[in-house]
Amino acid sequence: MHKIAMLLIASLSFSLASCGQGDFLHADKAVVNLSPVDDHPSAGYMNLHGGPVDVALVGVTSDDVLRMEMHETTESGGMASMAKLKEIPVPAGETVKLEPGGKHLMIWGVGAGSRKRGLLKMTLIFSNDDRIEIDAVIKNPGEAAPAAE
Ligand SMILES: [Cu+2]
Repeated sequence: MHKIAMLLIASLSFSLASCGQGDFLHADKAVVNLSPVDDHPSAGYMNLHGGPVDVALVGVTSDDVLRMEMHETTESGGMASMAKLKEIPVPAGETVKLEPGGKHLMIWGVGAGSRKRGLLKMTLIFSNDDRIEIDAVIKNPGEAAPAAE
């Protein structure tokens, strides 16, 4: 008798152990604003949501681009300039935005196949070895706000 009661209590507490939403590392709202000029890089933006531990985005790759870099736009004395980033920290439980005028992806040579699909598949590589595959929505110059480089 006692043993059965114990088992019931054990299974109840187990089901309560995992709760809480949104506390896993993920990305959303990913977009690529195509450059109006073919030779110029396009800009990528997204929101990164931190998981249970601090990590950093250390790389982004895609099979269908020539080159992709992480950048940050800074402004001093009314002049905007960009610097290449080695990593973008994503603290636990926090949201880091890649957005115009701030951190962003710079993307050269978005392939015709992705342009046709309207989606660019990319892989986010994090410092803890997590890899997240996402589809960024490709926006043509006409439908997007002017790309801030
Ligand atoms: Cu840039």
